[in-house]
Formats: sequence, C-alpha cells, structure tokens
Amino acid sequence: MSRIVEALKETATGITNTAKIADLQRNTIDPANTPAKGQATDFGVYISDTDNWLKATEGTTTGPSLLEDHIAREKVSRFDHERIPERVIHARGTGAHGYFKVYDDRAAKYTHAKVLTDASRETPVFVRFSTVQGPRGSADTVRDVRGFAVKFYTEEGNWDIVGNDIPIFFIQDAMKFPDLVHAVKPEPHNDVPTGQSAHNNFWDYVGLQPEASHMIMWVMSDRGIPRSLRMMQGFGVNTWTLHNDKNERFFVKFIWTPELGVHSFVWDEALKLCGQDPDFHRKDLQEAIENGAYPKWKFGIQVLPESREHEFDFDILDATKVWPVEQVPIEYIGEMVLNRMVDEYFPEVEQVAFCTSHVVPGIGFSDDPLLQGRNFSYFDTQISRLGINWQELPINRPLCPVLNNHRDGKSRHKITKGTINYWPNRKGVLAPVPHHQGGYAEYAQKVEGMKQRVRGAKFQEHYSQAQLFYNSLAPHEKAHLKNAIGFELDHCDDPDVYKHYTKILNNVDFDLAKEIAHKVGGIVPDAPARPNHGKTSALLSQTDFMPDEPTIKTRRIAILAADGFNGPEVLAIRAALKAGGATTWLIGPRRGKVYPAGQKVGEGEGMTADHHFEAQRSTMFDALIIPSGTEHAASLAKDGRIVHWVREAFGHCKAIGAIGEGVTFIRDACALPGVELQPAPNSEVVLSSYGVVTTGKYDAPAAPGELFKIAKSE
Ligand code: HDE
Repeated sequence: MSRIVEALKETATGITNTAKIADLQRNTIDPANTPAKGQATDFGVYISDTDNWLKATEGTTTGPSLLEDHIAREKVSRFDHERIPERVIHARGTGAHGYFKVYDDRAAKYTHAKVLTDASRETPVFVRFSTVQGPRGSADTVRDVRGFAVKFYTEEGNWDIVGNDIPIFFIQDAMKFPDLVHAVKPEPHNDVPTGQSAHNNFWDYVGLQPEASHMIMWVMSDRGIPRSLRMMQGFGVNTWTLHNDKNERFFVKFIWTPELGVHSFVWDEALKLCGQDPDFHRKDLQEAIENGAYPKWKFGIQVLPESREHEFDFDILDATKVWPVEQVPIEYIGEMVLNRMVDEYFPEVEQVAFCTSHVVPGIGFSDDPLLQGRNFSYFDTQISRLGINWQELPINRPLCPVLNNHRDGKSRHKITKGTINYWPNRKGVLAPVPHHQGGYAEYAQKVEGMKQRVRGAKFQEHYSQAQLFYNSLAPHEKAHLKNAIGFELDHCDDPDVYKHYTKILNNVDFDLAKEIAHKVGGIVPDAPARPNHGKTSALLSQTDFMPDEPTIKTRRIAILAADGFNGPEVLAIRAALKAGGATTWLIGPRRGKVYPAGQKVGEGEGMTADHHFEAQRSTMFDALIIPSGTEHAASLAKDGRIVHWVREAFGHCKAIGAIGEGVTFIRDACALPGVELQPAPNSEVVLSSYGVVTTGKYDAPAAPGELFKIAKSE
C-alpha cells in the first residue's frame, strides 16, 4: 500500500526516474508477500484441487468428466486464450526500464519540450529492442535490422521514439510498406524462411526498388549482426521537427550512441549462435543489468533550421538518406541508462505499444512521407493487437494525469465519475487546455500544392549514399559486407533474382558487383553502371565508434581449465579481469569442482567450474584464456571439443590469452604455420598480430585491460 501512496505522491509532485516502476507496482503482485493463503479462482474462491477434473465416479472406476467443473473450465479456458496476435513485424523482442536526462538546456534554442531542456528532470523510459523478420520464437542473432523503441514517460505525456539500429530505411513512402514486409517475411506458399532475408522474394523486391540499395548496404554490413543490444546505435530514422518559444521550427534527427562502442559478431558466430543460444541478446541484456553494468547511450540530435531545408543534394525528408555529419553535425544533449529488467515479460514487453504519433509539446512531425504513414499505422495496429483501450495497460499508461471524454470499448479499466462525457458542457468540465497552459500546439505550417501521387524530385536519386556508405567502410567491413550479400544471393535459387541483383550492385560499386557476381553466378559487369563518386563520410563505419578508452567492461571471458591447471594464476587473472569490469567463466571437464595442480582430484578443495566443456561454445564468449599447467594442457589437447573451441575462437578473431603450457596447446590446436607463439621465459606479455596474448608466467594482476585487448573482426 505504501508503494501506491508513493507512486501517487510522485505523480502529483513531478516525475522522478523511478516513477514508472512505482506506478507499475500498483498492478504488481508478489506471491511471497500477499495475504492469500494459496490458489484461488479469478473470482477469489480458494481452490482445493488443481489436478483432478470433477468426475462422476464410483469406487475405483474413472467416470466421465463433468462440464459442471467451472474451476477446471476456468483453468483451461484461461490457458486457451493466453496468446494475443504477435506484432506483424518486430515480433521478437526484449525490454528494460531506465531513465533519460539532458546535460543542460542547450536544446532550448530549438525546442520548448521540457524533456529535452530541463536538466533537473530524470524522465523514466521503457525500451524495447527487437528483430524485424522473425516470429516471437525466432533467434536473436539473425542478420536483420534491430528495433530500438523508447517510450519516455514525461510530465507532459508519453513521447515515443520508435527507432531502429540503422539510420535509414528500405523505402521512401509508407504506402510501400505492406509490400516490403510481405516480401521479406516467409514466402506465402511454404512459410520459409524464418528470421532471414536470404530468399527469392526479398531480393526480388529490393532489386525492383532501387531506393532500397542504400539500406541493403547497411543491413548486409556488420550493423545487421550486433554483438549486443547494448553495443548498437539507435536512430529515429524519420525527420522530425522541434519548435521553440519564438515559434521557430527546426528539422531534426534523433540518434542514440552506446557508451561501449558499436560492435558486431562475425557472420559465422551469429549463424552458430542462432542454434547454440537463440536467446543470446536477451540474456546478454539481463546479465549486464543484473551485474550492475547498466547500458548507457548518449542522445544526439542533428538539427537544421527551416531555412536550410533545400540546401542538400538529397531531400532531407527522404528516409533512405542520412544527413552526413560533415554537413549536419551531431549535438549530444543527454543520455539514457537502462537499469532494471521487467518483472514479467508479457504485461511489460509484449503489451508495450509504441506510436510514432505520440509526441509532446515542442516536438512535431515533418512531411517525411514514411513518417506520415507510420503515424497512422502504429495506433491502428495496437487496436488489433491489444484492443482500443491499450493505452490504459499499466506499461502504456502515462504518468501524468489523463482525463478526457473517451469512454467504453473492450476492457475499459478506468471508472470516470460524473454525469458529463462530452464537450462543450454546461458545467465547463473537461475543457480543452489552451496552448499557453500546455495544450499541444501544431506548428502553423503553410501547406499548398496539387493533390498528386508523387514524390519530390530529389527522392529519385538512389545510389549516391549507397556509394558513400560503402566507400566509408574499413577493408574488413567491406569484406564482411561482400560475404553477407554473397550468402544471401546464394540462398536465392531463382536466377532472375540473383542475376538482376548483381546488376543493381553495379550501380553502387564496380568491384563489389564483379566480386559478388562471380561468387553467386550473377551477371559479371564489364564496366561500371555509373561512376563511384569516391566520397566518404565519418560515423558510418563502426570503427568510428570505439569507446574513447579500450575497455573490457561487460565482456564475457572463458577460462578453460582441466584438472592440474595453475590455481593461483587463475585467481589472479579473474581478479584482474573483474577489476576491468569483465565477467569470467571457468569452464572445466565437469560443472562443480575442478582441481588445480597440487590438489588430488576428488579430494582437494578445488575451484568451482561454472560450466562443463560440452555445454558451452566459443561463440558465447568474447575471449578465452588457457592458464598454465602441464597435466591440464595435456588433457585439453586430447579433448576434441576444446581443440575445436580454441580453433573456432581463433578463426573468429577473438582475443586469446595463454600462459606457459597453455601457449603450446594453443599453438598446436590452431596449427599456426610460421607463427611464433612461444611463451616468453618470464612474465613479459606478448601480443601477436593475431590477437593472441602470451606470457611465460603470470603472477601479478595486470592493469585492467592490459592483459586483454578485445581485438576483433580483422
Ligand atoms: Fe515500424 N511498425 N513501420 N518502423 N516499427 C511496427 O507497430 C510501420 C519503420 C519499428 O517494439 C508495427 O506495434 C510502417 C521504420 C519498431 O513494439 C507497425 C512503416 C522504423 C517497431 C509498424 C514502418 C520502424 C515497429 C508492428 C513504414 C524505424 C517495434 C507492431 C512507413 C524508425 C515496436 C507495432 C515495438 C513496429 C508500421 C517503418 C521501427 C505495423 C507503416 C522506418 C522499432 O505498426
């Protein structure tokens, strides 16, 4: 009860960063802390037997089950109706609570939105991350766009930025969206494939929609397979507007940049994880939050005054284009921290519902034709998924007071007292709120023109920014991108599809098109379809998003140890890595006790292995360490699973550390021709160009991060 009072107090006196948690407590039941004696029906009567349907029976016979048993019927019927329609896209997701704050009022020159200008506020947020193509039960690490949807519970109402981890989109006009989604989703005749865009229909569609070529470059780049939801950027994608107190309007893009930098899997890792741990991303988020390593993003805006709208060679309302940072720099004005997982998945993550049309005073729309359509679609889809009263659900309801004349509808929760449910009324109740008192004011935009089904002239150019993106990638990123397109087109078995797409690629880059056409049996061009302009731009390559200081924070590091490993060494390494913010996992021949050198197997005190060799895979870790120990190294060398583990990690360019006999084991396991991986005779630490760190002995905790550099991706 005290929590309810707290929540109400919070909403009455301004919203604190925990206000939404307090608000949700009003609907949260903790079975460990309730006066209920045990199970009851939904209408509150205690149930004495939850396992035996009421039957007409005599002696030892089992007679017919009786329809009369309303308790059994309630149980089964409730179960029958547990599912709601999954989201038509972005069905697979996970979510967390947190808060948002701005550094100061520097954005006041653009907007009077308090959430973006009042530094004394910490606005509660709920974030849902998702994949797009796969159903609710699909794997996390598929190649796909990731949804990054943020709901801000502000004092002026809810504001949703329903964004993605890629700053642009496939299409320019919302009317194309159902076709795009039909094309990427499983094909209609056989419901294949799940969680993949590698099929005829998708590549057929994007091949016939050249405006998708820029987005294809992004999705096929490493951005399509993020290492963690905590290590990806978020973008509002569409062009929004900000309004200030002087009634000036600005165009704006919203950007989230993670504190830990932007990192990805390599494709082979991502593919394997789909089977080895399909929940990898959601577990990663949970692990970080539960360990107190709260994910954090800087919040940036790119702002353009109305006067600059037509200054660019692209249309700033075209969602298939970025605003190059050289032309419109990013101003970071705040940050978001996620610090609490949900208590229950369904009522929070499944029932949360976002709407691009949810904006607060000081923030508005633009004529971006994709955004205009989205503003219709989101509200509409929530009605079919959750019912017309979806905004009353605990996770969706605003923290500020909400009163209006909307009434009734399925599953109405609110009970509004009084005789009046219309405006105007003789009592003057529930009046609209004038602008100067906080009522939302649309910017007075002049609108004129012919009613036509067209898009502006600058919307017709589709390849310049695809080239810009491709040119800006590092060599290894280009190699990954080529492999990804090569993989996808190889999965299309209709020659019309893969041959046509190699023609499209030739508009982006001649060498790219040639290489992929050779690989997939496409049409190898003999001349570029158009010249590559050769320009590059910053902040497109992921390599521009390394954290300021190299860090091992939140990285998962496996220590492989068979009996006879060097115990003090492992303790020292664990302490050093923990100090650097990483988590370490001791993996042994069995879960439970593993025995260091000097202790008899089965008798000594041992050290506790978190997992056993067969149960884990190298893909689940960012790095691995093989400590020294003669017997231990000899046992590892005999174990095919471990040899494979080490080779696989090496092949994925993971950081590998080895000490003493561990070095010999790694060298042999990876069969590194011509590579000198001898441990130094002393404790000198050597970093090979392959990202393998070796030393002869390890007796002093290294400075955090010194022993391990997360050398990935080359
Ligand atoms: Fe969405 N999108 N979208 N979308 N979208 C949905 O709304 C839609 C687009 C995005 O975690 C749906 O509640 C149209 C761009 C995210 O609950 C639906 C168009 C971007 C989520 C819908 C787009 C997004 C959705 C399905 C083209 C990046 C998951 C379920 C005009 C800025 C939200 C739902 C969550 C979900 C419509 C394009 C992001 C059908 C019509 C561009 C993150 O309403």
